[in-house]
Amino acid sequence: MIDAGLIESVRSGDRRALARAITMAEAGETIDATEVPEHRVIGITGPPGAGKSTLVDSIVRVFRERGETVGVLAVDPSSPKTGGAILGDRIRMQDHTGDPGVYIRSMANRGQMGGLAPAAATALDLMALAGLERLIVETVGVGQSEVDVMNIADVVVLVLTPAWGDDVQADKAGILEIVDLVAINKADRPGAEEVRRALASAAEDHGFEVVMTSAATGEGVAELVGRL
Ligand SMILES: Nc1nc2c(ncn2[C@@H]2O[C@H](COP(=O)(O)OP(=O)(O)O)[C@@H](O)[C@H]2O)c(=O)[nH]1
Ligand SMILES: [Mg+2]
Repeated sequence: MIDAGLIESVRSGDRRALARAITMAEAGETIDATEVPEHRVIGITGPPGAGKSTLVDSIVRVFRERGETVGVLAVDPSSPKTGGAILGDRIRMQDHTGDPGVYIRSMANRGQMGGLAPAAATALDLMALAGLERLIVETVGVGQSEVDVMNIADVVVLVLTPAWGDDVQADKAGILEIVDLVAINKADRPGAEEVRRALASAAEDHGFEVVMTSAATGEGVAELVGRL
């Protein structure tokens, strides 16, 4: 259990205390759930390279324009801590460094004590305790551990691209069953309409909506945020 003194510092807005508490969560420490204010978590998942981080960056910008603070947790179950994907995310997210209204943290340890999903859930609880208003969790890939992490999100967005084939890799892991929204990103490229058609029956079966986005041009991002 993370001690009350550190929790108090997190609550007071001390970002270093928040970082320390999240590291303890990674090591399997928990917090008293009754202390955590009510919050919603937006989950963003999908295959590597689909544009998740670029999309998260655009979503963060929309929230910041409204004056809302944002916490982002980037979870990469497949890479060591120095993994390329997370490193790329850091670079992309640099736009927001120095903005005290944005807190970004990555988590990449395989074989987490007590599991990656519980550690991620505690990290997000801690961000809520720290007063961050909008919470986003991004995972890389489409495997079972991504589904586990996405189960802690209140709204799940699967990011696909026109390059995505119709061998429903995502479906095998069961992600389509928990998804609320599919963003066909890179819609500035050819083939987005084909992906929408390929998803039509799954969308009906599982009850998710499909939106077209281009994180590169910003097209469709406002609509996506509106549906969140
Ligand atoms: N053309 C185009 N490229 C994009 C778009 N969104 C992201 N990208 C590019 O796709 C690559 C992978 O993006 P990234 O956000 O790192 O993907 P992630 O692995 O899913 O987080 C980067 O080079 C982005 O600049 C988009 O809407 N259109
Ligand atoms: Mg990424």
